[in-house]
Amino acid sequence: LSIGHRLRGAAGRGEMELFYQPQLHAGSRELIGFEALIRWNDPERGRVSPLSFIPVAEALGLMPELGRWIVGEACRQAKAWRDEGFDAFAISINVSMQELQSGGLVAQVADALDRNGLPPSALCIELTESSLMENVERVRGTLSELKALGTHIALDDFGTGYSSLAYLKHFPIDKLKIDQSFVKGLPGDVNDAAIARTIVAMAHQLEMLVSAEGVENDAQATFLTEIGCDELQGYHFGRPCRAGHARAWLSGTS
Ligand code: G
Ligand code: G
Ligand code: MN
Ligand code: NA
Repeated sequence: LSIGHRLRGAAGRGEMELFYQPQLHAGSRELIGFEALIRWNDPERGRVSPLSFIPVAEALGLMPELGRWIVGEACRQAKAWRDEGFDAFAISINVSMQELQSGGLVAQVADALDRNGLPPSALCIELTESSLMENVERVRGTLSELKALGTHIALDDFGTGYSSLAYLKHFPIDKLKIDQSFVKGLPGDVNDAAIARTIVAMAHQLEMLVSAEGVENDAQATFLTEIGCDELQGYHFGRPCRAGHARAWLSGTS
């Protein structure tokens, strides 16, 4: 069967799984949340990366259904952890350009929060910088509705697009995530260092938080903390892992 055929209904058959990567407060190094990253356990091919199946799901129109599963599963997990007494964390979920444009996202999010009795602030929606550029009015409308609902909004892969300061302030964004490509060369690469400093300064001017992704060593973490980056995420702290393993992070036993 083609990937498209196998993808249809895969979530319903229990083949989809959310992995969780820890997000830390830079100053205290305390856990503040997780980014949910989807994995497909395809019976034929084994674990498949979202990079290869999300575009297929989009092309086949399967994304509304898969998106609903992602939001629902992230909220179900957040609720389960909160019921165990852990409530000082947020879960970030990635949404693609198509999901932002589709019109169904806000209702999906509102419904999942409601069904699980979760405060909207327990959820952060991550969108890429490039998806802000497409169909600007529509995206702005969707983000305003999410903001009104009370979820946080983060701009992922920041620095790889070309949004200007003037442009960004028109969107209700809470957090910029410095793209990993600028973290790689830190602290030695003078260009990466200048870019990281500039993003931190710009975000703070706009009263947004800054997170850095792809932090792989202590020198990067230290530099980013020194220049005022608010949050850190990367293999240095933890790889995306199964929910069971993520729970050990919450209880401080990891
Ligand atoms: O974990 P990584 O290989 O995990 O993810 C690869 C890419 O897939 C990243 O760009 C990430 O944002 C995207 N991605 C991961 N999970 C999801 C998801 O649940 N929904 C969407 N739309 N993209 C995702
Ligand atoms: O596009 P987005 O930022 O959502 O995707 C994050 C991607 O980066 C995922 O594929 C995730 O598995 C990966 N990732 C997370 N931390 C690190 C890291 O420290 N190093 C590298 N190389 N990749 C990372
Ligand atoms: Mn992301
Ligand atoms: Na990113």
